[in-house]
Amino acid sequence: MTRLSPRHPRYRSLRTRAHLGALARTGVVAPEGLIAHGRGEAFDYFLGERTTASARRAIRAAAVWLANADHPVVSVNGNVAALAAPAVARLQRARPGLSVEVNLFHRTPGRARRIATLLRSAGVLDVLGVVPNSRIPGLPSDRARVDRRGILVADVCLVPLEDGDRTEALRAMGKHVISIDLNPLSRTSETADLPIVDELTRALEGLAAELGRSRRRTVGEFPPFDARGALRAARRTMARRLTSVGARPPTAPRSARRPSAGTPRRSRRTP
Ligand code: PTJ
Repeated sequence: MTRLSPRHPRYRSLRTRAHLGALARTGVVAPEGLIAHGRGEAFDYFLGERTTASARRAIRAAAVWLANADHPVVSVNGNVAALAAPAVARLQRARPGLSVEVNLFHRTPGRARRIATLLRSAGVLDVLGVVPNSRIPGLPSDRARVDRRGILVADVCLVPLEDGDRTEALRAMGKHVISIDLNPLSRTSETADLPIVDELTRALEGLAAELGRSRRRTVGEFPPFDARGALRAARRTMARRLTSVGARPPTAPRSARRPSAGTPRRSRRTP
């Protein structure tokens, strides 16, 4: 396995990629999941690799919906388990009664079992969806296969790294759908009732922290959320960074880049 230096400026990203690569080799992550991760990384780069003020507002609103839900469920696929199994466990501890259900686009019984084992070893209790026993109507993919005690009867579904078809199908069943997706242009973000445009682990940590704060619960009350406004704000942040000269992170400490005495000064136009 490639040795990674912690001094590499993109060490965290390289480590995450290596981790996902390793879990792809064990079958937890689908090969397509690696492509999905690359797409997410690109959007996170545009976002500035931080939770924006608008995403923070979405996380706060989502915490209220989850707290007030009668039966909240978080849907977990291979990428989510690989990147965030401990964060899913923390979320479940912060919101007792939250069901955790394995739901896969590229489903095999072996993958579902491996993902459930990973979740349990991180501390998740009562993992649903390993042997699905019901279907979401009108959805042709394996993502339609759900658990009767979980997604089928949920009133609030948290769907990280989801696809647009299922988001639409869940909404058609009358569920309140909260998405986590770094792409504000994806059909999932466009379709969800409450899109969180943020990186998965940051968003889950933020949700657990919000839910951990004491709040009054009013079961069944879901205050309205301006989904269009949240997506507009995310797109604006990305557009601003893409057009701003100062957005590029420095590649070396300033002192290392300053020409020393006697070194001819380079033209500012030199790339
Ligand atoms: O494990 P399976 O079989 O269920 O398959 C899972 C994948 C991810 C392969 C499947 O759901 C898929 O193909 O997803 P998509 O349609 O590529 O969508 C994934 C979305 O998640 C994209 O819009 C990415 O930008 C986004 N994304 C990727 N990584 C992250 C992310 N969003 C938040 N945090 C991330 N870490």
